[in-house]
Amino acid sequence: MHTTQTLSQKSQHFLDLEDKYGAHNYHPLPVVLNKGKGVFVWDVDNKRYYDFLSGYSAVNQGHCHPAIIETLIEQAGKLTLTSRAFYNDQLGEYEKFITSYFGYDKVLPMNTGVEAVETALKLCRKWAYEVKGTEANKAKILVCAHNFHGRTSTVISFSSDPGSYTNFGPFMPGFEIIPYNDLPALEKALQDKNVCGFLVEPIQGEAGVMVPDAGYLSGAKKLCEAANALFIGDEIQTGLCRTGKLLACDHENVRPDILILGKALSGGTLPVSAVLADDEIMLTIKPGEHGSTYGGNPLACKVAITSLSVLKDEKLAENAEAMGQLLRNELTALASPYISIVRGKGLLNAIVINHPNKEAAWELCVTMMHNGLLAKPTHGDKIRFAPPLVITREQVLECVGIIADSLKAL
Ligand code: IF1
Repeated sequence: MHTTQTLSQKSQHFLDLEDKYGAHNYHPLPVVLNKGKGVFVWDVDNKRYYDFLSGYSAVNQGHCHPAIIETLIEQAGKLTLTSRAFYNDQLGEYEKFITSYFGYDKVLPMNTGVEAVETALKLCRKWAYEVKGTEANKAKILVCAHNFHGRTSTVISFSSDPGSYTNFGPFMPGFEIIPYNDLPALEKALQDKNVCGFLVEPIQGEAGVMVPDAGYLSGAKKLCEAANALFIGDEIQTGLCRTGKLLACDHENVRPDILILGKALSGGTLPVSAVLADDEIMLTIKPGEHGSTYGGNPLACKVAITSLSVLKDEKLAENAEAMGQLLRNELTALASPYISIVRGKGLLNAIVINHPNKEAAWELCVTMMHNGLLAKPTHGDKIRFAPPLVITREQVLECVGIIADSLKAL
C-alpha cells in the first residue's frame, strides 16, 4: 500500500469512506477532486491540477464544457428518458446527425463503451449467420493480444490479461486471439471459414499506447474484405479527435464495417455510446432482439450532438495533432535517463519508465501530483499522457516543466 501521510485531513476523510463502504476494485492516486474546468481539476483543498488522463479520454472537450453543460441542463428540465417503448423528438434527429457526421447508414445507441462492444459482437455474429451464411453457432471473431475492450464476462473471455479474466470463468467461446500489429498472423487466421469479424483498437490504449506500424490498419481492412469478414473498429478511446484525426482509422483512410464510439461522445457528462454500420449489417437485428433501458435517451442524444459539434467547431483534431507533436518533441528533448520510450499519436501518448525501482512509475505520478499534474501508470512501467484536447501550447510547455521537475526527484 502506498503511503498517503501527505494527505490533508479533508482528503483522508473521503479515502476512508471509500475504503469502508466501497468495493476495492480500483487503486486510485491519493487525490480527492471536487471541481473541473477545461484542462484543470481542483481537489477539496482547492489545489489545481492539470488533468493528463481526461477520464480515460472521456473529457476530450475539456471538463464541464460550457456548451455541453448548457445542453445537459436545458434538456434535463424537459425530458430525460422515454424508453424505446415510445418515440421522442430527440432520437431521430440525433440518429440523422451522427450517421451523417461519420458517414454510415444507421446507428444503434447504447450507454457504456462495453455495451457498444457487446452490441457490435452480436451484430457481427447475426450478420455471419443471416448474411454470410456461417454455420449455426460456429461464428468466430478475431481479437488482438493485449486488447482492452471492457469488463463484461464476454469481453474478458477474450482478454489476454490474467488480471482481467482470472476466476471469472467459464468463458464465452467463439473468439481467437492473434498478435497485434501482425498482418501475416491475421491473414492466416482469416483462412478459417468460420471467422466473421476482426475486433481491433486502432491504437491499444490500456496496453500502454501501442501504435501499430503504418499500413497495419489499411492492410487489415483489405485482408478482412478479401475474407468477407467484418473489420470492427473500437474507437471508444482513440476516436473523437484524440489521435489528431476525427477517428484513428482516418490516419489510414480505413472505414470500419462496424464503428464503435463511447467516452467523449458525451464530453464526460454521462454514459453515451454508439455502434454505426450500414444497412446490410445493422438491419440483421429486428425489433425486440436487442436494446437497453437508457439507450438513445433524449438527454444523451442532445448532449451527444453538442459534444460532437464542439469537436468540429473548436478544431480539436487539429489541436490534438499539433499539441501532441509538441508534447512528444519536448518530452524526447528532456533526454531523461528514466524515460526509455516516448510514443503516441495526437494527444494519446505514453512514456515508458526505465528505473530499477518497479514502483518508479507510481512514485513519479505521486510526485507529479504534488507538482500539479495528474497522470496514472498503466501496466506497471508506462504512464499515459492524455490531456483534454483543448490544451494550449503554453500549457503543454508548463506541463513538460512539471514532468521534468518530477523526473529529477526520481
Ligand atoms: C476501467 C482501461 C482505458 C476502452 C476501449 C472499450 C472500453 C474501454 C478501447 C469499455 C474503456 C476504460 C475503462 C476503465 C479504464 C479505461 C481504460 F484502462 F481500462 F483500459 F481507457 F484504457 N474499449 N476503457 O478503453 O468502455 O465500458 O468502460 O465505457 O475499466 O478501469 P466502458
